Amino acid sequence: MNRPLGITVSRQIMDSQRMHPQATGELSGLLSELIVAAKIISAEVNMAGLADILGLSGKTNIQGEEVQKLDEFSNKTIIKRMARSGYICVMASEENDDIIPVMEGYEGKYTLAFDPLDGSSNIDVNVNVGTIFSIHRRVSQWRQGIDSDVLQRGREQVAAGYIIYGSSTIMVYSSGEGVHGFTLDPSVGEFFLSHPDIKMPEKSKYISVNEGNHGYWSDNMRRYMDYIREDDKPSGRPYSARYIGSLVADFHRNLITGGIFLYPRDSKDPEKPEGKLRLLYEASPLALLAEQAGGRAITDDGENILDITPTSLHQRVPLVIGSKNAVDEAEAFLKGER
Ligand code: P6P
Repeated sequence: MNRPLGITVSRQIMDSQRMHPQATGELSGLLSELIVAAKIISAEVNMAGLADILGLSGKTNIQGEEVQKLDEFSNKTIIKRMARSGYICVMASEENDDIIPVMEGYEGKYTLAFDPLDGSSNIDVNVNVGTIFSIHRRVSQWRQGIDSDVLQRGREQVAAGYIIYGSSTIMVYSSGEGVHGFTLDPSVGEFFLSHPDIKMPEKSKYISVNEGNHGYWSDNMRRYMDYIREDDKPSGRPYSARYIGSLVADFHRNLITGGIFLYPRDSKDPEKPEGKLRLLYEASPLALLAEQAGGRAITDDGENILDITPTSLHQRVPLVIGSKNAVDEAEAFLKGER
């Protein structure tokens, strides 16, 4: 069968590198190693229904969440591969309490923060899950990286993206020159360009939020929800509700079709006053993608996610992210201006 001569993700990364004569190729190498880890995880996720890897590992992580076996496998796969890649000086993972060192003598100039398998509570019911990653340049001078190398604003990210494992495995990333999507052809083990220069539609009809939290939201958030439910066809209301409960899946849909995702502050859990999602390896990388694709990402106070300086590895942040017009509209309600 004649396969289309598609552009592989490796080719796209090299082309992007060629546009920067001063580039050393280390970022390209880092992304290439990450892609190998993604292929290994994809194969395991797709086999999960057959292997005995479904179910829980019997452990809990720093978030107090039960660690699924695939979580653990994904986390170990990325750490093992990246620790000896020679491109990074330190890592931070959703599954690890503290920063993760790299192999002595293999310290590189970048840092990697990641959620190895976000949405993992959906694994056993075959709902899409995903790996989210965020890459910065180190700020400390040499040898093993330290916390401050990872605790940097999203604005300073060198690259960010995710791999979504579902009906097909798709890698979406940006290194500051737009957002591009690549679909894995498992028969040849290559990611091929399938979504060039993704732009998030400005108009959106989907709202993605866990309405089970309605009783714990602020008055402003409740007024916003009342507004989007009103019957007003010219303004596209009522919006259609789409909530998968897997951040990567909800974000990916909105990136392609347009939409808004919200996980605002709520009073449900005194331990999590800032909402549930984490800044470093969830909100920050997706915010870079949203902005690169013409969308927006803010907190429910209207602060730009990319301008927040992290103070701790697992710090949580309220997240309102998606199509520009929809985020502008939500922001006005959340700030009490409407
Ligand atoms: P809730 C999955 O556990 C996750 O971290 C995100 O992927 C998802 O957006 C969110 O939690 C869902 O949270 O409270 O609606 O179940």
